[in-house]
Amino acid sequence: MIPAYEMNFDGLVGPTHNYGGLSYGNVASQSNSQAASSPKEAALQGLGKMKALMEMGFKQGVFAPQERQDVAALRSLGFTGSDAEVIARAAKEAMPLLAACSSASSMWTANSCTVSPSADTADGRVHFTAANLNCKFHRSIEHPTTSRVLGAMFANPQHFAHHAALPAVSQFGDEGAANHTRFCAGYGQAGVEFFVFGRSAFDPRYPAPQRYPARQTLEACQAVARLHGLSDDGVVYAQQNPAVIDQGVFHNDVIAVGNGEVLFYHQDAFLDTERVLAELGDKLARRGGQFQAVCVSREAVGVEDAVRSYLFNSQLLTRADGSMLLIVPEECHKNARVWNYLQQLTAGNGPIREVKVFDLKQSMQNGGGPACLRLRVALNETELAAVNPGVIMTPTLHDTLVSWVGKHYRDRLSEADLADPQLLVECRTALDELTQILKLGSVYPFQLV
Ligand code: SUG
Repeated sequence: MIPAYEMNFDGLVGPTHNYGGLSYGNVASQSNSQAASSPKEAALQGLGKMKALMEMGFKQGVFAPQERQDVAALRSLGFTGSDAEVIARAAKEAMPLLAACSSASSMWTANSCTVSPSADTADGRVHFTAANLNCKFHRSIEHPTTSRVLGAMFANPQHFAHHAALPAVSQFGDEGAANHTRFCAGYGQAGVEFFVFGRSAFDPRYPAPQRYPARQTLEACQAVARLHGLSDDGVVYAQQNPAVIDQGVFHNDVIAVGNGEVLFYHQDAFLDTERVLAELGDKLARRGGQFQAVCVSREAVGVEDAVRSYLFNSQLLTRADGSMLLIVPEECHKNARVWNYLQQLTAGNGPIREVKVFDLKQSMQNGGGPACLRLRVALNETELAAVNPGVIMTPTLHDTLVSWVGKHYRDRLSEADLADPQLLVECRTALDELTQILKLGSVYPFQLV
């Protein structure tokens, strides 16, 4: 069998990273609304994680940020004039819209798309479906550029198949890989794809949350599975517990993470948990794997602590010796209950043997932890060779990107700065240079006119 790997493509934080308070239902985004951000620090924190994982021997890639402000989106909402005038008018008349069109939210590449590796798909290609992210305006404008960037990263049609985002209506609300996990005995072997939804558009048997929106629908999950050519015996659907969505669990990756044969999850993550675990176990067994569920009880860590610390928004990685490593944000270290739990977890004889802590505070303050910042793509050696080499992290690329950030990014950004017409010029200059560094060609609207 051809060797296969999991590769993480981390979102490079864009130069307009700010705290817009844009995501109702995401506790961190709401509570840091209007705080000043540091785009430079945010980008360097992200690059620090990419470098560390690369140095540990994991395959690491980088996913380019988007053009912001999105002047075209502002024009579609009726703001007219030159680009600078559009921004000035939006700042004067509708600051929340300018903030939305300035968000660097594409950094959370777990939401960029859903990926099915070639071992699972009917035509033996790696399939990508861009996520419509239509629950939040600021995120709903990401998918056209996401599709172009994905196309430039995974260009070879012999190995990679790309699907446009699902129709952008609430029935097909799709948040990409944040609600999708894949279990397998080996990355190159057929696996079981696990889709978690928050509500159904049509079926009243699935109770919706009362307070916060459920972003992902069952119907979106089913459409992605069809588009990717997955077979029924390789797919499991589960409903996220609506009660935890109402406590701030806006994506499944805030309450569960899986890798290989292991699911690390909170006791309250799902509805109908026993059925879900049994189905995962059966289907994985038929694909040669032995499913292992590591449950965190509510006595050990309550949902509130899980949301505050982002314990489950961690990266669960398989090391060369087969044991697993958990990459957690600094906030887990600061939370005594969570840290205590992690000490016990790694001292036991379960699959997770080590924890590594990263400072990702700039992203965390918008509700984006280690797992949000990365898109996982399982690739065999032939497919890996077909990936655009410009986006594969190397020590040289890391250093180049650190200098690029140093040259173009601001140290501090507050809401008032979004009205500065110079910001758009700075961003376009930076991104034009970035597409050359990453060898992406023309992917941004300002490059396509
Ligand atoms: O969609 N935050 C993002 C965080 C996404 C986290 N991703 C995963 N869980 N995979 C969101 O809510 C906040 C932007 C602001 O408020 O400025 C924001 O979009």
